[in-house]
Amino acid sequence: MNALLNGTVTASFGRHYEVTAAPGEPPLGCVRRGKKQDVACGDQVQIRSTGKGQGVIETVTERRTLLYRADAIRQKLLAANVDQVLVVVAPEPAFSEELLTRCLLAADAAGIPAAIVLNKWDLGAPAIAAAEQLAYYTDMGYPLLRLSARQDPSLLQPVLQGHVSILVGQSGMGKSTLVNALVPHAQARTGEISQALGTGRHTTTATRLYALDARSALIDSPGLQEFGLAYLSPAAIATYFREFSERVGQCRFSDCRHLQEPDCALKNWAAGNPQREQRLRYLTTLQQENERARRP
Ligand SMILES: Nc1nc2c(ncn2[C@@H]2O[C@H](COP(=O)(O)OP(=O)(O)OP(=O)(O)O)[C@@H](O)[C@H]2O)c(=O)[nH]1
Ligand SMILES: [Mg+2]
Ligand SMILES: [Zn+2]
Repeated sequence: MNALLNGTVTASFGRHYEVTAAPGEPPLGCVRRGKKQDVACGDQVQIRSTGKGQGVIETVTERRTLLYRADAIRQKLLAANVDQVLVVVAPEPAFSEELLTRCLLAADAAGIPAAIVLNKWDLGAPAIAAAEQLAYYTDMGYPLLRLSARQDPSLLQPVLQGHVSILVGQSGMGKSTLVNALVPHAQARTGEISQALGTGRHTTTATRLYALDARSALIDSPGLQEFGLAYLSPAAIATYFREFSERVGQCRFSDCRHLQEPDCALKNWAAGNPQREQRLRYLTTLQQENERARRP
């Protein structure tokens, strides 16, 4: 048997992975022993070589953090050992505030600090409107960075220093464009229509880790359409809505579901404020979704 090699998972797509043993070395194409789906980009793994440029992932080292989503049926790992989540939004195409909410909840639940990156700042008025909408989130303590990946992404450079960061968000927000602007030689495919190749729009299909320096890396991920949080109990969900968490215990009924109950502290606080009411709808939607997911 070949000896075990240590490496980092630098790309994951479906059941296929790339594992890099040392920075700068060409990655090995790997599969997981036994077809288990428990490997994520960013994982430290031990692999056994199975031929030129190929290997099998034998063991996964215990992770510091894990960012993942899950519906009633299965879970999908986004990235391991990440210590910063950057949720990328843009004014065009319009971003979903519900998806943003879910990404921030997943980061909070994983114990990973999160920030919001408002990209395409060069678009002017719609970008300013998006920033106004996002003030609600900065009020709760989420940092907001406004920038244009096309014109000048340098605002992000100091934020990335010394961290393993992941860019998450909907398709078309500019995650890969940011990677290309920040990582020399990255060449991540972006949504630019490629006439020369005749292939139409490119969208990211793999989660890929790019080393920035010895202590910093940036992970690009495919655009999200949904973000299930089935692993959170209904009570836990409420605690991760930062503006509601301290008010949950103040409802008249200790098992208040914040729907039609009288003297609901959350509903009373949200009343008349469209953004608060919207966030409360996300909260109750998630609670109902997870109750359904937990039913046998
Ligand atoms: N105006 C403007 N357009 C941008 C900016 N950044 C990215 N875009 C454009 O937005 C489109 C989508 O960019 P991508 O980087 O492919 O988006 P993505 O988030 O990686 O999308 P997925 O890989 O599908 O998740 C492309 O046409 C980019 O050129 C920006 O700062 N300003
Ligand atoms: Mg992309
Ligand atoms: Zn209530």
